[in-house]
Amino acid sequence: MRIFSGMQPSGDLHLGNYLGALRQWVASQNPDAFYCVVDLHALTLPIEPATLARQRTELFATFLASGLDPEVSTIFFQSDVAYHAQLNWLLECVASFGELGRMTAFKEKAERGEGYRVGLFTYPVLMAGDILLYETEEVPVGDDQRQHLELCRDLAQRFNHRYGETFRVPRAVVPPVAARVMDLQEPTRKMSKSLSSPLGSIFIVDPPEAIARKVARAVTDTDGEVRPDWEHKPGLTNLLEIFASFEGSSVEAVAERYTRYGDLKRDLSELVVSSLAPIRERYAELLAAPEHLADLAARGAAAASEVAGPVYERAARAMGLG
Ligand code: AQP
Repeated sequence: MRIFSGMQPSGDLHLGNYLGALRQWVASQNPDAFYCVVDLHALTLPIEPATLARQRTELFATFLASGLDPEVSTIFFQSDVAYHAQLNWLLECVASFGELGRMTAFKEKAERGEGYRVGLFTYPVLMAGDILLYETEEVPVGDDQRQHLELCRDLAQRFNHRYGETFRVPRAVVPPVAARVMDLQEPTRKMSKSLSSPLGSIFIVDPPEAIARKVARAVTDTDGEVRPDWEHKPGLTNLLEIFASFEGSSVEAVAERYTRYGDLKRDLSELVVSSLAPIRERYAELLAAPEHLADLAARGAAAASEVAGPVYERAARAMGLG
């Protein structure tokens, strides 16, 4: 099964990234799967060059520490494969201004300040190209990416209609539980690398004390009843989803076992700490060997280019270039 997915190195990965996407990637990895540190995307918001340089390596290490295996799948940096930037331009000349203006991720991020970058507006097109370059069938992502995936499908279909059959039209695959992990302090908005409050996100590499503190202080409600209810009890329901996802069960099955919020939080904290501990250890080992990481990334980029090159050439020729 041809799979592609990516994450941007815009900060440490949080539980949403892990449960919504990365864990699915690990489960579905195969010789036909491509997983990418989409570092060009991280330039859409202000970021210091030294921070980006550090975070892209850390994200690559997090992929491996979480269980992605470069001997099985192709793991690489987007900016190492120039076809991504090249196809982006072709697709920008297929996308319309109006459809990009409807992207909710753009609206949310643009709201945060004046003078946002043009790239923040156009990056869903770059993302569409990332996916289409690999003739992708499935894109494992969290729920927040559904709209961008729809745009990708629209662009592929429009391109094929206008210039002849060129791209395979991909589909999103969203996990049944924890597809949208919410901020622990503001449970009506999603947990985010760049937007969350300090106690709102649990990061994969958080030390156990930090995880325990964040779970203990997670916002719930005052009615005291343990049951899932997104409308009236979003904080508690979010905790139940995280629990069920780590445990591989359902929110109902978790809720049945508890009558007190305190007990639920204590056990959840232990479950998250024990599940993430091996990843955190492996992550530290990997970062201690940067040359090994660079070597793996170079091999990944070479393998990715072999697949992306012919697809880019086909698209360019279909438009009358080359
Ligand atoms: N809260 C979430 N719950 C479930 N899945 C989530 N994802 C992101 N947030 C949640 C999924 O993780 C992958 C990361 O994609 P990205 O790096 O492009 O980041 P993003 O979707 O824009 O959101 P982030 O991670 O919070 O980063 P910022 O704050 O920089 O935008 C995707 O598969 C996404 O669905």
